[in-house]
Amino acid sequence: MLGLAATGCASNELTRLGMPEPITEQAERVLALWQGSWVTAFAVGILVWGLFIWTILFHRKRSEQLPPQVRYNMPIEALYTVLPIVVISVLFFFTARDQAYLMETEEPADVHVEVVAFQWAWQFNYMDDTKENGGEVIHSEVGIPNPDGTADRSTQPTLVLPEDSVVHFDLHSPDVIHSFWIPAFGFKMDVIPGRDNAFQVNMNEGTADSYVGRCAELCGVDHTRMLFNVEVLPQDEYEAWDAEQEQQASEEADAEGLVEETTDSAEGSGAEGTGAEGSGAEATEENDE
Ligand SMILES: [Cu+2]
Repeated sequence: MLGLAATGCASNELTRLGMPEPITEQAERVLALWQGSWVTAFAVGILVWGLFIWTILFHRKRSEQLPPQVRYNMPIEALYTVLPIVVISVLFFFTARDQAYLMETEEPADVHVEVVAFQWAWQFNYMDDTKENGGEVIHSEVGIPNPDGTADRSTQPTLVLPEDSVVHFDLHSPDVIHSFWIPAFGFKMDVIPGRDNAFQVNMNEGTADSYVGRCAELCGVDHTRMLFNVEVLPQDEYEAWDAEQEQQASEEADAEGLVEETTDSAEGSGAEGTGAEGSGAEATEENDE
């Protein structure tokens, strides 16, 4: 109690029992499961400690006479077989129910984000603009593996999400298993090469703020660098941000297109150069063989 008082916890921080404040409906469910499990654990603990204390205080050795010896007491044996089964079954029921709810991806989502986890950073592809763009990703946030390994938030990639909306995540990894974890979601999911993992969340209203994200699977020597920021914006601000990103990305694409065209025409005029390049490539292939 002194420890708890010393940390200066607010009352709802205390009842969350170490869980961060939930910002999605799913996180609220996880928190409820967490609290329910603790209530059960405390109830069982209090019962067991109570029996111990009661026995120690009221059934101490009183005389040299041996107390009645109890063996094969069926009601007691049945009780302590059945009771744990009941406790486990109740915990199992709520866990299975909540897992099914957390894995649901049926509801149409407002925002689709493809998360690519790689050694050792994150890429967030905003997939909603791809519909009008023949499947090409227009804007994405690509993290740069932080060279000195410091936890400098300004060098980390930022995932931007709107509050009060349904967000769908598709998780992909090109190398090893990572785990996509936003503590405020009360949830994490492995990102596995060759496997399409997905989940979605219902972002709560009034959650606009900055949060943190992590890789929660030891994925290699620089696993600790896989940090990211999460910026939750009010819906109108998100839309403005999204439009701005889209415009910026298409401007960049246009600029790149111009550059490509110029190089194409330059290469085209130097036909000999291209031929030489071709034979060079062939030579290298032969060497490799
Ligand atoms: Cu990782």
